[in-house]
Amino acid sequence: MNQALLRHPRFVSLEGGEGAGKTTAINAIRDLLRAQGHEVVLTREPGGTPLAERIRGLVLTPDAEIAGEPLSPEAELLLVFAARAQHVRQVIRPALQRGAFVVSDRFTDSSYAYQGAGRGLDPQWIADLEKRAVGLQPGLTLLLDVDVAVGRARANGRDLWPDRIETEQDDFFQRVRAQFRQRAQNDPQRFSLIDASQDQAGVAAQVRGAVSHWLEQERVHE
Ligand code: T5A
Repeated sequence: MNQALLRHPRFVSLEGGEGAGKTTAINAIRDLLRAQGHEVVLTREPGGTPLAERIRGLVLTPDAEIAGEPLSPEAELLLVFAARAQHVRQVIRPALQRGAFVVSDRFTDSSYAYQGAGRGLDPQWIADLEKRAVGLQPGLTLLLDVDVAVGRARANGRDLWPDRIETEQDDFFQRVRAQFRQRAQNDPQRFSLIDASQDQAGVAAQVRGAVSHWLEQERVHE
């Protein structure tokens, strides 16, 4: 594959820690873009294709339920990139090529945050994988930023068993949050920082404002 990273103007990603409220945000973006007559493909990572969803199961199912052996950080990184390579080829590129907007719940920034900062893997390795196996970046990334304790309390408030990553300790999620914030600071042209401590209506309003501003600025609606 060509090793250049293409930043696509109709590709939007949402990022943030656990319980940041990405579901509300993604629905607000979908409604806004559809109201303007655009085709919108909503998708998520890890996952987004049948095969990638199976890989998601390997990444998120607690170790004891799969093979009874811990998944190594290196294997975790390669699995999320295997899922992403499949997702890009099968879903994201074809949708962008036919003129649709693609809105993804998480993308490669999550790998820098969780596998890079969280697990301590070399970010250069992640950058190489991003260039070789993905080749694509969102034109707009909304970072839903919220205090780790608040986000975890929200996620734990749901009546669901924690997945393999949700069982990590607070210091892991503090490193994840710090990495997301650092990436947003380093790339203000792509990132929009959303205060996700507000209630759902407040978060949705910020998201609509950020997407409208971006559409206007980039004139991607024409
Ligand atoms: N991962 C992913 C990696 O490690 N590497 C990678 O490369 C990639 C792509 C994905 C996991 O995989 C990891 C990161 C993740 O750990 P997931 O289940 O999709 O697994 O995890 P999350 O994306 O974190 O999903 P969550 O559901 O935990 O978070 P959301 O989607 O941000 O939160 P949401 O919208 O479901 O809301 C959670 C709860 O909070 C309430 C909601 O009603 C819901 O109950 N809520 C609010 N409450 C009050 N105020 C608000 N503003 C609220 N917003 C939501």
